Amino acid sequence: APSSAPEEVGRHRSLAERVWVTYGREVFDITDFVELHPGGKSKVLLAAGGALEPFWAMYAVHSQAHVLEILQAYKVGELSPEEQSQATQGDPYSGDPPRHPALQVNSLKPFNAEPPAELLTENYLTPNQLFFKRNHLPVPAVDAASYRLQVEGPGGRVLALSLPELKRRFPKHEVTVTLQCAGNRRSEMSRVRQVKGLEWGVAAISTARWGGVRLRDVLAHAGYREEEGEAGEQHVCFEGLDKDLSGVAYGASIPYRTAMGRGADVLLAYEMNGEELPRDHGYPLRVVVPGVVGARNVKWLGRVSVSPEESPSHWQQNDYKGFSPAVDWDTVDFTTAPAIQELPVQSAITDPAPGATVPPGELTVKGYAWSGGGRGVVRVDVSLDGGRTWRVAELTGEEQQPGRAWAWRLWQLTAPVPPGATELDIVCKAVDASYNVQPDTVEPIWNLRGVLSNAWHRVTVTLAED
Ligand SMILES: Nc1nc2c(c(=O)[nH]1)N[C@H]1C(S)=C(S)[C@@H](COP(=O)(O)O)O[C@H]1N2
Ligand SMILES: [Mo]
Repeated sequence: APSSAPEEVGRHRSLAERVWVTYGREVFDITDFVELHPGGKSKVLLAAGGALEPFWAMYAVHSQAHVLEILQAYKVGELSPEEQSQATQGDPYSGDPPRHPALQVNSLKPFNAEPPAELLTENYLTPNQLFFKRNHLPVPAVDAASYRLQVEGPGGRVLALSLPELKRRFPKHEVTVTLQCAGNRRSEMSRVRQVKGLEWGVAAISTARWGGVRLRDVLAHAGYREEEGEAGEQHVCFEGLDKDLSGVAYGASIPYRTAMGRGADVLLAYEMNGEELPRDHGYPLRVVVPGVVGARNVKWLGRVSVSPEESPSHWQQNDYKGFSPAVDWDTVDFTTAPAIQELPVQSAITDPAPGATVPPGELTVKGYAWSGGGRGVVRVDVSLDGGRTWRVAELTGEEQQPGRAWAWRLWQLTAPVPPGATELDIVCKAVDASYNVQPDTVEPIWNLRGVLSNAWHRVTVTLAED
């Protein structure tokens, strides 16, 4: 069979350019199947140019022998073994891993991308290939065999732990956790007044089942005790193995009590949804801090230490902080605001898409809702008339322990469309276990960096004529 590079497959993303997909190492030209797809043409086109696996993980109907048989009829070749092209030498990003073309790319170098919003709520757990990706630097190439996690104990003694040692020495712990970037929904802030940062839509948030060891167990092994946090503010600092050209690594820290409190679920994760941690998500080891902003979930973890000071990293000190709408780039003083840790309550509509045309009669609205700090979501209200009248959405997904609700709830509402309407202004808002609510508009929470964007989410759709 002829062999194709992933980039070549990626160029076949439309009926005009023909539609190619891969499954395992095999390449298929499914152009002629697109109209025949039982789930509809738009759904199958989402996979165009890339792997079928994450979609088949979402839509379980595909795990039947006859589906593979149908696919075989369209085989046109096989994926060529990965090789570095000459043209990319000298580019610090040339070693980045391949990514699924269904992702909406906000920045290529460094790689930042979110899945199409309507896919987010198709599955409680986000398939790894579609999980949002937020990198500040090139993805480091880490050799798992020689990898050692450095853990600085009390008095400065440094332990070097290999992966097999970590897995052998500490019990495996699994937690379902939603990660959200501080910049999720930033583009809505920019519509009020331009902010500085990547223009994320509503999908810089995803959920996975993470497997690894408890940070608490590793710190205890290094000689730390829970009570040590009580003597004064302490912080657990993390350093990534991704470095900028001057050799400065990505870094962040969390309060000591977040890491060491009884029942703390902070993980050093080596597994994501039952698979080895993918390179984009921190292979071979990353921090997962449930309930805390994405930025502290340090990937490609190289070093852990405990300090009376927060991480000196740029991203801890001079970024990922919230400010008043009154503060601009001339007046901002980053020392005056605390680093974001737990995030506020959040929800968004993922389906229908903004500007969609929907049939009259009945409408189903879908979305996600989540809050930081383990505060569960207790309710989601949805309005079809811009917030004048409300209905309570049905929550789906795992119910979680109070105070340890680390993962989102998905929600949906099916309601009659108001008769005579030509347009619907759909709005959603969530309430968390502390009865925190989302602000109704963006203006009062606008901030120069466009973080913490959690106003009521609004989507306007047009009604198709009868
Ligand atoms: N080492 C390292 N860790 C990192 C980052 C990074 O650039 N380097 N980005 C952070 C940010 S801002 C976010 S939102 C999350 C994103 O995690 P994900 O790419 O697995 O979704 O990783 C965090 N951890
Ligand atoms: Mo982030």
